[in-house]
Amino acid sequence: METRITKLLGIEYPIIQGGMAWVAEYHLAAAVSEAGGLGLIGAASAPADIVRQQIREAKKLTDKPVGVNIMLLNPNAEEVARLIVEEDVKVVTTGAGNPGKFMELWKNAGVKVIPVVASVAMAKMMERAGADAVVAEGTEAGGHIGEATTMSLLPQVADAVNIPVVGAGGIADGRGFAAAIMLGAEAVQMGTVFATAKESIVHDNFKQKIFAAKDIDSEVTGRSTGHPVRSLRNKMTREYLKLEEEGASFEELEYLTLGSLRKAVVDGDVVNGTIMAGQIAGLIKEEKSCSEIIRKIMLQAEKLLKL
Ligand code: TUI
Repeated sequence: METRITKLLGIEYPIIQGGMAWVAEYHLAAAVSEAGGLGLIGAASAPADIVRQQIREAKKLTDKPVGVNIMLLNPNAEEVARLIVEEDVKVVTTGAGNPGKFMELWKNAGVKVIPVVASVAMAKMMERAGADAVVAEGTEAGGHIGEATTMSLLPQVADAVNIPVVGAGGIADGRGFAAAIMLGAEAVQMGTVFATAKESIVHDNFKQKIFAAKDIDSEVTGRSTGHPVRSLRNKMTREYLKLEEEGASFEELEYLTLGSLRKAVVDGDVVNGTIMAGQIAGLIKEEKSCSEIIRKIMLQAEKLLKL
């Protein structure tokens, strides 16, 4: 299936893997790219040197392009932005903010830039700033989110910009893929399903929580701090929401979540850790390789889109 996104990125299938903090490391990114999608290394809050190592390791595993996602709340974002150019990374996606100040640096170096946006206004701003495409991410997504749903955001962003749009948030199978295409997307980005992939190094406890999740098992914390985050409900989200209700300060809430994603992803502490995942977790029931995930989605979507 060819779209402006497959041509822009030189990939076989219009499927991008989300740049998930702690989860999107080089094994996963290389496996998604090898399978014909675009794998991403999630720079998250990592120091630049770690990101550099990750990029180099990914290149040992695949000759296909692997991108990097920059989380703009990262205090090291500027350093990571520069190493994208130094390490000859071909495509960068951004999240949790406005990448405007890095645009010139990346465009001058020929890096393809695909900001993740959660509103029409931000999509238009990114197009004006020279973005090659945008990911329109609905509130169904895991992690840091906006307010609009994928169903309403995607067609509005597709109408508002001329650059290609990637749909994200709530997509994990061929039906979701086909729906995104019908709404104006030229590719999808998926996170939660790739977090459960065979090649994903997340702790098995984390994967099992996703497989066991039902439709309404995620919760949004952090609305009071201006940084809403979707995760699977557990002791951590309950404590956080209780503190928020009691009017806890930003510092208290930050202290509670310090290192909590790592706790869940790396240590497998799914009680006290933060299990960031999207609402579509309820649809994901078993571990598959990245190649199986992608092939199955494309097969199902092609049938549906031919109807
Ligand atoms: O970035 C994400 N998802 C993330 S980032 C992350 S790390 C984190 N952990 C705790 C608190 C905050 C971050 C975990 N998951 N998705 C892409 C995304 N970007 N969703 C929403 C946005 C976004 C929000 C505001 C993009 C731009 C934006 O602009 C605000 C402004 O005007 O600067």
